[in-house]
Amino acid sequence: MWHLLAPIFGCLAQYASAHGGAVNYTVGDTWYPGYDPYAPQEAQDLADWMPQRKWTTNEPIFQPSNLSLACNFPGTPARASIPITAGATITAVYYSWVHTVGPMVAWMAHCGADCRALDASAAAWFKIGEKGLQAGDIETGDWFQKTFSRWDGAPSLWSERVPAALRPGKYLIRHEIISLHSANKPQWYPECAHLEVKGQGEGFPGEEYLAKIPGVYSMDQPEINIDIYAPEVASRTEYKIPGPPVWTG
Ligand SMILES: *[C@@H]1O[C@H](CO)[C@@H](O)[C@H](O)[C@H]1NC(C)=O
Ligand SMILES: *[C@@H]1O[C@H](CO)[C@@H](O)[C@H](O)[C@H]1NC(C)=O
Ligand SMILES: [Cu+2]
Repeated sequence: MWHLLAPIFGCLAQYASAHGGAVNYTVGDTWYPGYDPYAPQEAQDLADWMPQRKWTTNEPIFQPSNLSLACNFPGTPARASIPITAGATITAVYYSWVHTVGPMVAWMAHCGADCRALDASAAAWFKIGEKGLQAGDIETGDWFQKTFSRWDGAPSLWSERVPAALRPGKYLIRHEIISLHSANKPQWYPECAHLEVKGQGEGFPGEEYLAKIPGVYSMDQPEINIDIYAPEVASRTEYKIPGPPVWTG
């Protein structure tokens, strides 16, 4: 409901804290800080250690066709990559996550020689994991997004595995939360980081697993253009996450 009230109150600091995003990553015991949209930009833009693409607000994106859906706005490439072995788990660390309804999808895209040259909105994305409605009904049930939300200021953690069979190379990873608490006004919260995948894998997902972002979502999809409070929707106990199947390798 925050989003409906916000225009009345204007741009309050508390309003900014009603959203969030992936601000850090961990792989094993190693911690990789990402971009802080509310810290001074210049030092972060020049930081050789920065693995996350630039984002400058934690406001959602509302249009499924928005080019910034790929890697947020402005989505400027990062200078560093997070090293990870195929089969290992990467955890995205969020702050101030308070929304409770809607799916969360982790995607990857192969960069070619250098992720700094990849236009994320033209990339071939594949899902490596997704988390949706785990029990109960659409309006009040246990979405992963709900269990993940923390109201006490502690960080929220979302872990997914890089498929063990994935061939080594440079990749983007994209963590996406879709929040559906405003009727027929879906909100997207995407953040991207650069990965350097190592290992012995030789696999790569086939065409049926690939999608463009933007492109994969539209307001013609009932799972996206949804009123979770409409009685015939609210009580449903299944929600099919749109897009291709997850590639587990
Ligand atoms: C796309 O999203 C960005 C970030 O939210 C926003 O600033 C921009 O106005 C949007 N573009 C369009 C065409 O709606
Ligand atoms: C993210 O990392 C920064 C820098 O290490 C740290 O200050 C911040 O508390 C971390 N945020 C979360 C939510 O863990
Ligand atoms: Cu929000």
